[in-house]
Amino acid sequence: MREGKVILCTFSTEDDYLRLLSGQLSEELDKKRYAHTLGVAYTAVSLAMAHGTDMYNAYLAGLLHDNAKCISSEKKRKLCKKYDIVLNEAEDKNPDLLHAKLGAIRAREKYHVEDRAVLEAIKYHTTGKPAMTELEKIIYIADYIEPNRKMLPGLPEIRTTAFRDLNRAMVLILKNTLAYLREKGVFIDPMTLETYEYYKEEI
Ligand code: DGI
Ligand code: FE
Ligand code: FE
Repeated sequence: MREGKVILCTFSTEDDYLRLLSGQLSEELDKKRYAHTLGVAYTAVSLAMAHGTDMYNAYLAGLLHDNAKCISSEKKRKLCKKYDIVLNEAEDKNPDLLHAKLGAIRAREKYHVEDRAVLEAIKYHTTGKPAMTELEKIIYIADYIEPNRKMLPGLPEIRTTAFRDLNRAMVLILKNTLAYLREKGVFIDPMTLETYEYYKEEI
């Protein structure tokens, strides 16, 4: 595995470690989730190019962001106990949210990723957080705009915005997500709200 961070360093998706990783993920995830994973990885690299950020980390975090998604809710709860993760109210009501935190732990333990920047991007890819790094924003945004995502209101505008202004894209996505969650009547993670408030002030 590559260590450290080299801005705009080139890499090959045929790199032995990345190929091994893709193979493992294709077995661990269902077909649709694996297609989404590749879509996020390629979209994250494209956003990294557009914004002058490290492409390798974008690809790696994109590949791994949903690695815990296909674990059952029951097993997610068990894993949280094992790793001393205390569930907040949103996570307790909707254990699917835990795939982000568990995904970061599994990226380190199962897939041997040491780079904290990559692990944090995985950890915060669902709720976001205030004051995110470029890589964290890129993964959050790539997750929403990758080509396999079903068409959502405003998605074409969000896609073009993402390549020009990450903070503006964050606001558009968070606004849509909060409207969707409110319509569904589910409990909203306070971190999602905080992230929206933070980026609304930033733009
Ligand atoms: O894992 P993905 O489906 O690719 O995308 P994701 O990690 O962004 O997860 C999306 C799901 O998470 C979607 O069903 C909305 C939900 N979500 C995002 N923020 C919140 C939330 N669900 C709740 N209950 N509260 C939130 O704040
Ligand atoms: Fe996810
Ligand atoms: Fe995803």
